[in-house]
Amino acid sequence: MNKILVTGAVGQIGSELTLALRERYGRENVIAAGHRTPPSDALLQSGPCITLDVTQRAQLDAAIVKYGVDTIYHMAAVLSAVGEQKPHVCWDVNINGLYNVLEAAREFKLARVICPSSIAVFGPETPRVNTPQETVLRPTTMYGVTKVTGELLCNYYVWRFGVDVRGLRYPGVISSETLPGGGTTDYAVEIFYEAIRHKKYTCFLREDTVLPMIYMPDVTRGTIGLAEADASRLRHHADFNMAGFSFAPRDLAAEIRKHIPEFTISYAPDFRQAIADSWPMSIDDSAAREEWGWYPEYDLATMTADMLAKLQRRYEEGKL
Ligand code: AKB
Repeated sequence: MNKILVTGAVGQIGSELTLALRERYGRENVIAAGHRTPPSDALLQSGPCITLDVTQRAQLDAAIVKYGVDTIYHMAAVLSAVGEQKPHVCWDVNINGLYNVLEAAREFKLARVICPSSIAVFGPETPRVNTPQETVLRPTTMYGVTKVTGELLCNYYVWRFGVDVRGLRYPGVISSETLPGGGTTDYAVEIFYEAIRHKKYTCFLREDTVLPMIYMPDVTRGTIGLAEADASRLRHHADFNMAGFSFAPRDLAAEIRKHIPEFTISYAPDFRQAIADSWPMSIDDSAAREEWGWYPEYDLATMTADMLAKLQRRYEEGKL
């Protein structure tokens, strides 16, 4: 594994994952592929960056040939909230884009594909507390439908064609470098920016909406950990449950107030409330723990302290 293409490299997870991969495998060996949004200075200055639309197979093939790619981290996706506003685009990017990646992996005999899934694969009929690895997958969002379909497609490519595809069901991801783009869990990032800038935040979910979340350093460590895991130990492939910690907006607000006592929060739930209500509150990730040694390092308190310290520093430098 030494030439890695990251699709969706300009997005919330892709941007930090790309930097972590460059750190680990060498700057020139990790090609950051974005679509519309220009790459950050950090991405541009640390290695190759290209423009790539994953729905266009020819563009994908050209990048694989040009850079001698043998591994793809396929992070390009339309998330849950935008997916409800633009279901056709969500299907096109999440399914046709993934199909292109898998077909390219099969034809070019790539060593590995990492493709994220999400807690959005679950739905209102799924047990919401400590949601098991094997359970009902009947989501009510287009994003969830594409993620279930994507998991099935990835696992099919493993069994039918021997392509080494691996993936995690990410909870809501909290990160300090790149804002999330159009998810239901985005409030848990926005709240930090508003707490630092204005000491107040209006949340688009109800105060008691408990959701599973995870902090970005755990996401990058866990994703690379799965990619490097011994294949002979894996019984699952593209659908590992992954957990960090769970909280409701009011719990996060209380944690922020320990650092910024004047911080206030109000609530104005919108269409994203129905999406959140269809998702689990906590996740059983014992399969990931048993098969490749996954464990999270951050909890609500340590994540909050780290987020506030990082964003406060950027604010004081005039970069927030
Ligand atoms: C979203 O909110 O859509 C994503 C996810 C949980 O996959 N963050």
